[in-house]
Formats: sequence, structure tokens, C-alpha cells
Amino acid sequence: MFKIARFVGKSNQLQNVLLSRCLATAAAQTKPASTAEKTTPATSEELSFTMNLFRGQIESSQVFPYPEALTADQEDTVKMLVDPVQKFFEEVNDPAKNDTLETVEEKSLAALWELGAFGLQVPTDLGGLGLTNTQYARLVEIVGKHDLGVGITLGAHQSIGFKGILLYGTPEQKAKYLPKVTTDGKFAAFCLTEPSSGSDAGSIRSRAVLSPDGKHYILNGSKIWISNGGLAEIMTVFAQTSVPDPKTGGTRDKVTAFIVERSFGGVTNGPPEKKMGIKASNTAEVFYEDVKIPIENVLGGVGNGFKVAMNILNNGRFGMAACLAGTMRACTQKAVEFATTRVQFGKRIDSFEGIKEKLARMAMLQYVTESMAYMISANMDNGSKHYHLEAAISKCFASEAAWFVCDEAIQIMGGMGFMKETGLERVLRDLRIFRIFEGTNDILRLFVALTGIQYAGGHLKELQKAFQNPTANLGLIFEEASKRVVRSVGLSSPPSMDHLVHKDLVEHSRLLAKNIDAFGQAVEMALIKYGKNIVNEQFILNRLANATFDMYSSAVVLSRASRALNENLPSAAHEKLMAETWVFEASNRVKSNLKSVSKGNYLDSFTKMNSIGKNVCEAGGIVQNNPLNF
Ligand code: MYA
Repeated sequence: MFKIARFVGKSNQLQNVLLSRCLATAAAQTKPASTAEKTTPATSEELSFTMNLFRGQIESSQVFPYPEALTADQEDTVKMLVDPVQKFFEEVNDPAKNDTLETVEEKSLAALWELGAFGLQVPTDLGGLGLTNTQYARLVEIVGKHDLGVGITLGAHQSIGFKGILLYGTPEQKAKYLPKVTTDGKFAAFCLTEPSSGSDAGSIRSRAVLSPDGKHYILNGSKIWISNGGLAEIMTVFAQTSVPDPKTGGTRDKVTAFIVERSFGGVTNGPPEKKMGIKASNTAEVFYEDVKIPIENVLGGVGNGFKVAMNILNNGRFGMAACLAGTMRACTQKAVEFATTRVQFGKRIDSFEGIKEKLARMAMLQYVTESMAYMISANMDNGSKHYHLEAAISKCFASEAAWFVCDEAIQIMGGMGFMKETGLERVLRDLRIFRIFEGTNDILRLFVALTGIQYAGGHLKELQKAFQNPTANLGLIFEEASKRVVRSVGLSSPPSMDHLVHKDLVEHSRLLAKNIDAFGQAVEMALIKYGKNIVNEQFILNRLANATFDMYSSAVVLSRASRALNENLPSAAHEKLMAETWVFEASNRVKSNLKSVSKGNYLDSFTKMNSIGKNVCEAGGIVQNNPLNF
């Protein structure tokens, strides 16, 4: 997995030579200069904040200032929708009943179709509400506040089920299918995962073979754990197809995406799966037996299916953060209602510091998640193509934050929190899957780290190339060499973010700037040390990924709190407190993660954990007997 290795620098030796030459050249030619204002734009078109962290650079355009996303008209439209959606959840839908029945009640589904909730982003001329990502986020937040089972039914349908048609469909495909999934009551599903292919999405075995007359593909295979799999009439299905291989002159397998109608025949499904949570949503196995798919139903081009699948997932991930920001709002509200009325030891329990700390952490995690969700949706609305790493971070962050927040809400409520009638046990069960589906958080951490490292490796390669023709590349070599000399004599200062944040947050922005500088150096050292083998160093990669989560989240909240202060919002002082506290703690976590990827005793403990894991596997479980030895 992760063939990214091929992009990373060629050999350790080569890079060492390169760097020492850099130093020698610079020492001979320049005196130390400050890098304080260094915010060099990315050398490629890459505008992602997170991607540039891997080069130790601040690419601020997508983060500062906090993006304004809605025009006045768009704001009015979404405001008109907020009330009916809220009312639906308060008056029509019963999440506890849906959970017990293990299905969304018919009256709720009917009301959701009536509201247009199944086609939120479908263009209005095709029957949808034509919402932007930000408008969608605002409504999805309400869904997350009330019923995650309904959320998955809606999300599996439009966030991934027919998203491919929106993103890659031809005008004919859009005209034919989008009205069906928006106004005609036909459910959609995204069919990727197979029994032998979960995280390794490229290894699917379902196969579509072109018919001899070239008019159809014949699809055979099966998919598991498909959300809406038992309901869907329209499916985005991924299968291997044989494509010409220009390298060999023969053919090779590549994934292609297809729009499959149940009505084509040969499509069946298993019974609804019995699950821990999101029971109200339908999850089923789907089987394809000699399904005849017209060639017009190829989506996004033959052989492009892997990219189609990845980009559908990339495009929908911010929705999870928006949804879970709503869930965290609801959990926090429940905990606060309890804490501010419950008396123990003669005092309301919200007066105890232990409870205050819990509530503070819950509030900060909600703030970070919400800020990320709306920042990413705004960037997407503003036409950004550089949000994939941020979307992956938001998915991981939101799913872990929501789990923590719900768990702490239960803890604050004590025995009451554990009772079914409180409603939090259902939310906790529902939340568990969010760390697993749409790309496990473990895989997405590796995706973030390796994609960033590939980008940093690209920079080292540019330098290698520059050395092949130094006279033509003096500028690049000189800049890089100066940076290294300055660093080596301890005179460097991190790139400045002072001008990006409100003056009251400058001090905290400097903590982040220092982190970014140190992170860039740590990535470079890791590349030099491990070369292309970095892809196998998952202890290191996970810690680098965690550091990016902390740096991106810090930048996001500094940006949002700066906006609150600049606009003098009623919550500005509170937002400032949250941003300062978050950045301070996040900065310490970054330092600790960076220490652990370079210091011998940490690395030694990774080696030991490697052995412990191996021993446990070899023993088939826990290795030692209990202390009684029987
Ligand atoms: S659906 C099932 C979800 N499944 C997954 O997410 C699978 C996870 N696996 C992967 O993502 C990939 O297999 C990984 C790559 C990442 C492991 N964007 O050699 P490679 C490019 C763009 O590294 P592999 C579900 O759960 C890469 O650059 N491009 O690939 C439903 C390279 O390109 P090139 C990407 O080692 C749940 C090429 O692909 C990406 O095989 C229901 C090959 O790369 C990417 N991300 O593995 C949820 N990754 O060749 C309901 C790779 O050009 C929704 N590439 O260099 C709920 C919503 C919320 C509620 C809403 C309420 C309304």
C-alpha cells in the first residue's frame, strides 16, 4: 500500500551530499540572514496550508483571514431552511424510535423527501436546492444535533451515493439521474468496499467486462457494508476493467466507476446488517450478477475509477465535521443542563474545577471542529482544489472529538448518562463508526503524512536538480543554503504570522510559527534519515500526522478568533480564551511529537513496541500468564 515512496528522494547518501554542499556554498558566499519574514509561496500551485507545513512554510491564503462564505442571498436561503429542518427534528422525527426499530420511520423519510433534504446540493434546474457546501454544512449540523442514523441515510445518499454524478457526470447523466435521486424518491448508494478490500480500496475484485458489441459492460462481484445498500435504486459502483497498457502494448486492470440502476437486473442485496450504532440507517451486502450496464453509464472515464472514488470521498469529508460539530453542541448542552442543576456535596457540580475542565475541553473541541468544517466548506465554495488533506484532518479530528465529548457528557451525568432515556448511549454507539468509515482515521493519518512528505520530497528533488545546473539555479540554491547556515548557527527565527492574526493573539501565533519551523526541519531530517523507506515508518508517520492536526487546528482557531475580535462579536472574549488555550496545549503536543520522531529513547520505545506487538501476535493474544500462573 501507499506507493508514494517513488516520489520521495532517491537515496540518503545523495541528500546528505546535497545538504553539506549547500552549507559549504553558503558559508563561503553569505553571512547569516534572518528568515523572519519567510512566507515563500509554494513552488507549485499547491495552496494547502497543511501541505506546506511539510516544507516548514506558511501558506496562509486558505486559512487567514477566516473565509467569508455566504452572499446575502445565500444566507437568506439557508436561513429559510434552518427552521423547517429544525422543526422536522423536533416534531416529526423520533431518533430513539428509529434506533429501536432499526430503520428511519416512514413518516420521517417522507417528510425529508418533501423538504428536499435528499437533494441539498443538486442544481435547482434538476429539482434540487442547489446549496453551496457552506449552506449544506449549516443544515447538516442540525442533522448531527438530532439523529446520526438519519444523518447517515442522508449522507450515504448525497455525500457519496450520487456525488460522483454531480462531480463527474456528463450533462446527459446529470439530467437522467439527478432528478431521480432528488425528487423521485430513489435512494442512492456508494459501492466500493468488498470482503477482501477495505482500506486497500484499489484491490477490489468486482469486474466489469465489455460486451463483444462494445455497447455494455457486464458486471459481476459483490460489495459489503454498503450504507443504503438495501434501499438504493441508483448506485455508484467501482469495478476492475481491462484497459490498454501503452507500456506493454497489452492490457492491464484499472478501476472504473459506473452508474448502476437496480432495474438493470442482476442486482440483489442481503438483509440489513445488525450493528452497534447508526442502527436506523440501512447497511447491506449488495450482489451483482451479470449486470448489463450501458457504456453511457461509465462515470468519469474508463480506468479513472480510483481517482473518482477518492475525490468523492475527499469532497464529502467536511460534511462529517459539520455534522459532528452539531452532535457535540447537543452533547455539551445536555451535560451543561445537568451540571448546572445537579447538587452534590452541597454545591452545584458545575462549580467544581474537575467539571469545568471537562466542559472547557468539550467546548474547545466543538469550536475547533466547527471552525474547520466551515473553513473547508468556504474554501471549497471559493473554488479551492487544495483541501484534501484538510478534509481528511477534519474527518479524523471531528470523529475523535465527538467521541470524547459524548463520553465526557456521559461522565458528567454519571449514572444518569448511562441510562437509555438520556439519549447519550445511543449517540455514543452511533459515533463509534465515524472513526472507521469513509477512510479509517488510521489510513487517513498515513494519507496526510505521506502526501505531505511526498511534497517535501519534491522540494529536495528540485534542489538535487538545481545542483546539476548550479549556474542556472543560483537563486534557489542560495536561498536554501542561507536558510541552512542560519539554522546551523542558531540564528534563525521562525516565519512570522504576526500580521495574520489579531494583535491580542500574536503571542500565541508565535508558538504556532515556531512549531511550523521545527516541523519542516523534522520532516526533512526524517526524509534524509529514512529516504524512501519512510513509507514503512508508521510510528514516525503517525506522529507527524498528529503534529499537522495540532498545527492546522491551531491556525484555524487563531483565524476564527481573530475574526471574532476584529468584528467585536459578543463571543469574542470567550473565543479568544478558547483559541489561546487550544494553541498553547497543541503547541506542546507538537513539540512532544517532534521530539518523539527524532530522539533516541523515543525511537527505542517504538522498536520495543514493534516487538511487543509481534510477540502478542505470535502468542495468539496476551503472552504472560496471570500472576497466579494458572
Ligand atoms: S465508503 C468506503 C470508504 N473507503 C475508503 O475510504 C478507502 C480508504 N482507502 C483509501 O483512501 C486509499 O486506498 C489509500 C491509497 C489512501 C489507502 N485523493 O498508490 P496510492 C492517488 C486524491 O497511494 P493506495 C464508506 O465508508 C495518489 O495520489 N488522490 O494508493 C461509506 C495516486 O495518484 P497518482 C488520491 O496505496 C460510509 C493514486 O491515487 C487519494 O492504493 C458512509 C494511487 O495512490 C486521495 N484521497 O491507497 C458515510 N489517495 O497515481 C456516510 C490516493 O496520480 C457519509 N490518491 O500518483 C456521512 C456524511 C456525514 C453526514 C452528512 C449528513 C447529511
